[in-house]
Amino acid sequence: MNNWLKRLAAGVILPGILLLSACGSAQNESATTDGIQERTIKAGIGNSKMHPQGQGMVKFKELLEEKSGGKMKVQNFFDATLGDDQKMTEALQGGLQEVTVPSTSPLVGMIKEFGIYDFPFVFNNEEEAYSVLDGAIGKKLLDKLPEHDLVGLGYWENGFRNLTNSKHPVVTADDFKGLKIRTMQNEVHLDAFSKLGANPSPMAFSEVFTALETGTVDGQENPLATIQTQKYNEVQDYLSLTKHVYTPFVFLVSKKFWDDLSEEEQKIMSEAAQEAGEYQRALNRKENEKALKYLKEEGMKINEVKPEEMAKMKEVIQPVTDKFAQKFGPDLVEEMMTEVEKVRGN
Ligand code: TK8
Repeated sequence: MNNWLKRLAAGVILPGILLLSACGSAQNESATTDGIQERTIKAGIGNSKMHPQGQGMVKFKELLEEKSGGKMKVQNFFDATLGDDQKMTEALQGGLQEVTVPSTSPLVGMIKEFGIYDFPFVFNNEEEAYSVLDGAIGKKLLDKLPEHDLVGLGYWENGFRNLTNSKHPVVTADDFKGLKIRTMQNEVHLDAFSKLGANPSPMAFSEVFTALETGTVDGQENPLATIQTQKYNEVQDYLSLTKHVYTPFVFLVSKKFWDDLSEEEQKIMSEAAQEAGEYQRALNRKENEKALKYLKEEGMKINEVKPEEMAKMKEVIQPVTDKFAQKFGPDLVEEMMTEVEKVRGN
């Protein structure tokens, strides 16, 4: 190279390189001094923003953005706009979406043990469910997620499910007979409703309203807040407070995304999911009560189910529960029942 070219190179290119690397290191420094980088988290759920699950996501966004000094941003998608529970879970596995909070029930095809939560009439109240979910059993099941490219940051609450339908009140075990009922995509639910003489058909959540409206099915079952926010009362006359099963939500993160996070980022994300979960559970209980009042005012014909009738329903379903206990692990089921008994003080 001749001299003037060298001088030109030194004068133009070198400062350019210095400038670039200065920028680079300045950026890295700001990104790593607190171990938190600029990130955008795509989070999707099936329910609406008004549902306690939606409000939980709004809280999660607030908390994570606050804890990360505004660097970790959450983009929330409601109403299954990113797909239903199964589809979003697969998107997490593929690294196409970062967060979803599905019911555990549609995950049973992937991790069969989650099916123990689908046994009808196991929990009498939320506290009993929390002791199982937040204790050793809940953790054991969350620990199965990473081998499926998922990370579980704890359980939120979908809650106790109640039956709605367009035909008649369900007061006794016999009243299920002949009803076409939409169930979640879950073999325990399918078999349990079949055993009661109903005609169950598994279906993704976002298809339920139309299926009820067009009469493809006669009924569906979900917690009260969902019945309200999905406006099922507009297409269903009867609401029977069967409380036949408690469904947890599980807070899932894509493992691909998770593994890329620093320790600090993982810590604040866990905290945000946990704290938002506590908020969501409390809100859920409150909103379920309010929903009952609302649905009554809207003219749904609502009936309680007597404890002895619930006991009968449970008895009819027992062979199904026994069969699946063998499949999911009798020890695990026993551990769950022992935990429930402990909370009951027995
Ligand atoms: C929302 C679902 C829903 C569930 C169902 O994504 O499918 O009926 O109860 O709330 O998880």
